[in-house]
Amino acid sequence: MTYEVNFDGLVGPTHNYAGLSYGNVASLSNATSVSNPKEAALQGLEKMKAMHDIGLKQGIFAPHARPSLAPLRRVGFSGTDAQVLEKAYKHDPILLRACYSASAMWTANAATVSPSIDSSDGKVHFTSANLNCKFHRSIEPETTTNLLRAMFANAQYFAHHQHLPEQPFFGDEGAANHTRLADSHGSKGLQLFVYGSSGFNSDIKGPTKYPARQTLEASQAIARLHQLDDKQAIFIQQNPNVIDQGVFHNDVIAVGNENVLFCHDQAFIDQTSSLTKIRQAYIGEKPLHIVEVPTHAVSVEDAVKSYLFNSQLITLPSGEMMLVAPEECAKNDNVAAYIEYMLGAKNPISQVRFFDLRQSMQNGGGPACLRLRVALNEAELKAVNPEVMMSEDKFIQLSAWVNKHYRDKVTEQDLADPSLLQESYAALDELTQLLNLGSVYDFQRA
Ligand code: SUG
Repeated sequence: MTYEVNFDGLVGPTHNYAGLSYGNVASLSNATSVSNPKEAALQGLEKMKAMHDIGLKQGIFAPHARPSLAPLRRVGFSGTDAQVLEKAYKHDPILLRACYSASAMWTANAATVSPSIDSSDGKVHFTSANLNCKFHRSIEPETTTNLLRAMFANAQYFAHHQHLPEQPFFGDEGAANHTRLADSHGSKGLQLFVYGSSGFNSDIKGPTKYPARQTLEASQAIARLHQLDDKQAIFIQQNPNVIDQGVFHNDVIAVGNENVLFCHDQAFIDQTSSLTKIRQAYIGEKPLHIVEVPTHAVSVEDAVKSYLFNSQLITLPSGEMMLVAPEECAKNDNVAAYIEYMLGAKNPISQVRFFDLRQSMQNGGGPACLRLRVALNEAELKAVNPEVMMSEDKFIQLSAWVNKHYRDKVTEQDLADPSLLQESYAALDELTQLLNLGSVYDFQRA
């Protein structure tokens, strides 16, 4: 038996709205709104618990230590921690906001993962994403690698790769631009890599307004590192026009699960030929279902607003598929009508469940952004650090931990307050015990 285990990012104590992600409509439009880290973390925990209660295997991905003082010190802010914060607040508040970001919560961007069935050495492969398009995200990969190693430590089963070179040629945003299509989680699959532009080939035309975050070269490098057979990797370009409308990752316009690809009809460049290539490359024996949502039913604007395609598409223990959607989908008339139609139509998706993830959504992170999928067989699952797996007890412990340590309000001014740093580090120090993570954080450099 092979399980798809979702490792959800636990929202960190400094969750705030800083307007850091040009090209991500929600991030920009909520810049400087007041955040509620406690609510954000509890909303995320509710989703994890609900998935666990449905009978799925659910994991927890710890947050990063923020504020990160190392980048501030590196660019000349000196003195005690409090002085560094005070000076940065005064002289470079945008940089300070970046160093406070809890963006590691969106673990779909943490790494790309290939299951052992697809890799020639029979191991599960992880490559942390370099996230080099945005400064606040580019400071994530080292801690992400430390965390992945603490969660998947057994070298007999798990192979970890360093993030790709930081050069823009290798822009890599992890599993947000990668999905796997297969008859089942346990069968050999086709890994679909979706890129926004090329680092080296100027004939490949990317978007003109907003940045393309994933390059073809990064996706190709990952397929090589993960030892995928040529027949098991396909590289498709995202439609640059939708990137320019706010689709900053492919998982904002498409999601796959087993033998289903759920996508908008403008998701890919030259959509008809892109879908034909995917159909031809599919290596399963079951039919591949492509559920393609027409623009006249759901516009790109509605897709971006509602995050319909940032739903998780999961296989329930019964074998049916469920769309795990943000509440915003139920509130958007066009999207709600389409979902109703789709559930009754001929395709494997038969259920929907909506979640309130507003705190994360306001920064452009829906249900699928919050989780990293790792397909594991029984032996591999046994080798995972058991403390990072969701259970009744873990849910109670983590909810109590959030209620003890988190604020219910963080404003821009709070970022100059050294007690937010102390609270955040104390919380994470305690979390390393709860999740048995060892010394993943170097608080001096954090
Ligand atoms: O990288 N938002 C994240 C959202 C990531 C969503 N992930 C996926 N689609 N898989 C980003 O743009 C906003 C932070 C701020 O503005 O405070 C931010 O980083």
